[in-house]
Amino acid sequence: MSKSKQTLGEFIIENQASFKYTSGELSRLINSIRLAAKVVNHEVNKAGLVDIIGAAGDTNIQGEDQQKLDVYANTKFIQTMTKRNIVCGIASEEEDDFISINSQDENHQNKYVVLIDPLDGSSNIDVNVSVGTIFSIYRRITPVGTPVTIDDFLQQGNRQVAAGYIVYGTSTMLVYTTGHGVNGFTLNPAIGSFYLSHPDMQFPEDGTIYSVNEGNYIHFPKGIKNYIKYCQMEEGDRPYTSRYIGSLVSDFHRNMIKGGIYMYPKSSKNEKGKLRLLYECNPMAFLAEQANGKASDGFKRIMDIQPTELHERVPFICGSKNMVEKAEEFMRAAESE
Ligand code: P6P
Repeated sequence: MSKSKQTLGEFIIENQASFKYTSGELSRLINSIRLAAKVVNHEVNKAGLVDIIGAAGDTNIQGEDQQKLDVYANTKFIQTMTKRNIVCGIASEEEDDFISINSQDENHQNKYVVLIDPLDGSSNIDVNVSVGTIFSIYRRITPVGTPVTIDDFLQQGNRQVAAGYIVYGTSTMLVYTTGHGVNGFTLNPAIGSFYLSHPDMQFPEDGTIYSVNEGNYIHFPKGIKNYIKYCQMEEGDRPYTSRYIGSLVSDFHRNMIKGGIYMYPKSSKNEKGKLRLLYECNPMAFLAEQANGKASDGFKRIMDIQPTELHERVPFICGSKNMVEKAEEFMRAAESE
């Protein structure tokens, strides 16, 4: 009889000792994310049946129409993490400024800050395409016992202590890292437990899938245009297959399993690109590097970029190491022309 799969709770306990801050706080924080994921998953899965789809009638700081599920997911993750009395601050795509959590922590003793994109790809909600939640966790850098400041959030991605995503797809998965590899857990909705289904996830060094919105082709930098043409040429294992879901978490997840590259470059329409450094690119970059992949802005390692503001955007190229390096080669060649 096959060995029963480990639950996420068992995995967290078993691996707690491997985490240098073994006070158990990070484990409790991951557990709070697990709970919020189950609650949001329940709503996402029945979105077509109740009046929770559609714009919430408001727009977020990005100027994007807030979908009701965006607002719901944002509220649930913030509530759940606040209740666990572990987090001293939260930043969210859906919140203009960071939130100082001192409801039960009047002495500001909590040590972690969390940055989240509560429902990435939300424009896909109404058409029943996968969406995801992305989270990034740091230890605060300002003195414990004082209210958090923006400096606690504007940390380079190489200082993350944990990062992950939940993908609400044909099955719901929680995939995360604490700096010791990447592990994927699949939710069994019948009993509400996540089970270790994808241990030690690794990007294949090479792949044959490229993910980019080719509708923006004419606005791309020359290096990206040249790389896309390279992907489409008849040579060796090319032409590659183009797959673009319009949901970063889904495109990333598929590429990590099958091998591939995801690109959201800057363009004449988006001078800095579209994706946000702090709660999209940095967590996905941490996961990519922990899974033997790579993530850059076309020239520089994403996790070495020094953030200057909460919602800043960067160009993002991420996936199988050899594919990202080939794209960077085209970017450098175009720059030197
Ligand atoms: P476009 C969703 O809004 C998102 O942030 C990513 O999940 C996705 O990959 C990208 O934007 C899609 O953007 O401009 O191609 O529709």
